[in-house]
Amino acid sequence: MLPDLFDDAPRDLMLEPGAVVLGGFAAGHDAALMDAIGVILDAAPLRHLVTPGGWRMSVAMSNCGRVGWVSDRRGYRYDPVDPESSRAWPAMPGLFKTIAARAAEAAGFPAFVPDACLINRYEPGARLSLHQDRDEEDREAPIVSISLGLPATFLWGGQKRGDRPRRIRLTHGDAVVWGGPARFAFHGVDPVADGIHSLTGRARFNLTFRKVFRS
Ligand code: MD3
Ligand code: FE
Repeated sequence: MLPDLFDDAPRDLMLEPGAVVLGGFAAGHDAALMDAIGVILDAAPLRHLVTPGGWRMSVAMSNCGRVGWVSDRRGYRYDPVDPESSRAWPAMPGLFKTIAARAAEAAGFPAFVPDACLINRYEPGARLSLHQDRDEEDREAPIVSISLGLPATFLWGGQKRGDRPRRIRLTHGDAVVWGGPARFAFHGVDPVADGIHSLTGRARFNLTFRKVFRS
């Protein structure tokens, strides 16, 4: 049964309207998710992208789905082709679509059909500085994230870069849904602390499901 979002379940949390943490939502599917990630990464290996300003990102990334998010000296964009292989990104597994849709529905966004999934791998010390996700054409759809492996401290800023961020612990299996007024908030991830997780080893994985195209 889905957890009631508005009960006192300690690990579900409404950050603000549209932004909901679903504690442990994907934990029961963790091994299947990691197996599917392994298959994707065999075809589209993790890589450290370079920002338009020339900085190598500490997070290693890959994608599955109709398009993938990439960055290089020319800018950020969604690309139907993996620039490393010149081939299409691997298809999004059915399990990914199902879990993302269920999490979105639990947070009040029915009929979420993601067309892209960014796979982030954080080794100890890797971080993501405060940013907004605004390369998607569909501005109404939420973004769903699933965290696996080592814990991380998520930075939840406001609508302005200068707003002081809240810090939220995200642990293995947590799903977070960001939609409505929360969709364009600034956010980031503090450097991941060293540790070993029984399923992922010395790493945190994060899947972010996006709807890039309006349908
Ligand atoms: C809030 N990833 O890939 S997931 C990203 O943990 C990204 O890897 C982080 O930020 C990670 O772009 C955070 C949570 C998240 C993702 C997208 C959002 C929060 C968001 C979009 C809008 C607002
Ligand atoms: Fe983001």
